[in-house]
Amino acid sequence: MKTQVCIIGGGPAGLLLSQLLHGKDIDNIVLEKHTRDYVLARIRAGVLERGFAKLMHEAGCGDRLDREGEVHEGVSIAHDKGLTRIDLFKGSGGSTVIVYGQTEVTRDLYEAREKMGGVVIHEAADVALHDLKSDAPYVTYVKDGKAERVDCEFVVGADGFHGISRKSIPADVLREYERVYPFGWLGVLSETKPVSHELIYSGNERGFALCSLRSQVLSRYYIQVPLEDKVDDWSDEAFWEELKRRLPPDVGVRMQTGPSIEKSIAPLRSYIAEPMQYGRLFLAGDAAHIFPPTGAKGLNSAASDVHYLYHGLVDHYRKGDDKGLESYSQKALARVWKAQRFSWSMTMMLHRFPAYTPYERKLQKTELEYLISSERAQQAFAENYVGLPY
Ligand code: RFL
Ligand code: PHB
Repeated sequence: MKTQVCIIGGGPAGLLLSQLLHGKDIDNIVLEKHTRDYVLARIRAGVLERGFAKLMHEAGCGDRLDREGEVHEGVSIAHDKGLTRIDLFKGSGGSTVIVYGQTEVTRDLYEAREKMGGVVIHEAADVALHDLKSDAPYVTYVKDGKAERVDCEFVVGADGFHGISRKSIPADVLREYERVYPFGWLGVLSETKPVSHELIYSGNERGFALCSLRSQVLSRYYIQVPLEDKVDDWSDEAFWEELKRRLPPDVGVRMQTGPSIEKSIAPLRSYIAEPMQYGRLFLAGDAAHIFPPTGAKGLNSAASDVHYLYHGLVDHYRKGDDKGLESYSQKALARVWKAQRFSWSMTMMLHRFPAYTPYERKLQKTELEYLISSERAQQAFAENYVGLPY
């Protein structure tokens, strides 16, 4: 097979880029390791920045997001004195976020790809990248036991943190920056009315908690748990009990509980790989960076990568102008580092760190105290939470 751009990974980053490029008549193929059902079964992000929604529209996939996505103008921070609402709209000078699940984003993108006749090859095994430093790179994979080859002009690595693309960059070229946190998030999805119509992030003595939602009949809650904990250690009852204890009492008593329809533990990590380009290979999304979910920046940063890469590729094919591609890594990383800073600071402020000294704990509490008492601090929070411009 021959194509212009071979995209590795059919997650949101790969599918969105594929859809955008196809809209500009740039031929591309997506190679995805898993089945479509497997990809759609992953429960992940819930909060989208405006920039993400704009890209979905540009890709012709924004209608359902407009209809079903909930616009949020604020979030609350719970602390030992109660709740403080941060006005995102006012603080950011008129922006908001949209609550719409990653599962729905991916579903919309798959449907759009199908409608346009886009090529997404599922269950592509043993994907390997070749001749990335040449003008004629190619990708090999195995499908139904048969060896296949895609000749292309560019390769995009959108295959997530555990993918093969980043690993195709020689170790002496790749620089990695990482922080692993000593806890994870236990997440529960339940068909109950959300305890609050806006998100509540809680920095509690017992540990972090988050009340989020997918709709007014579907709640998504998280609590910080030790890394050693297993999902089976947490019955639904134990989860609800602990969640309520980490919220102000008047919020806890309002909590509607019910059976979990999904329950999983995700470890927390901050990670960036530099550069995001190696020859004809460009990395995008989780393949290049991981955010702790505290600031809701993972999927949103995948979208800003896609934006820069999309424009770089369009300029290359339309105008023969390579400036966008040449500056891709530097531009994408500049925004990614700012989002890293924000999600790191929010993670550090709201979680309990077992090894903290009393001094560090005091400082951490002071960080939270400053945020809830300063309008200017809340403005800075709002500007970052809704997403920096790109
Ligand atoms: P994905 O979604 O991991 O997709 C990569 C795809 O590549 C495939 N793949 C391969 N394909 C071919 N060959 C190989 N060798 C391959 N190896 C892997 C995989 O099967 C997969 O389909 O990466 P992408 O597209 O970059 O998207 C990134 C987002 O998924 C991620 O950043 C977010 O989910 C992070 N995240 C959040 N981000 C937000 O912006 N807002 C949020 O509210 C938010 N909440 C979250 C989150 C992540 C969470 N978890 C579970 C880590 C909440 C949680 C709990
Ligand atoms: C979610 O709804 O899954 C969610 C929301 C906000 C976050 C992380 C996850 O910061």
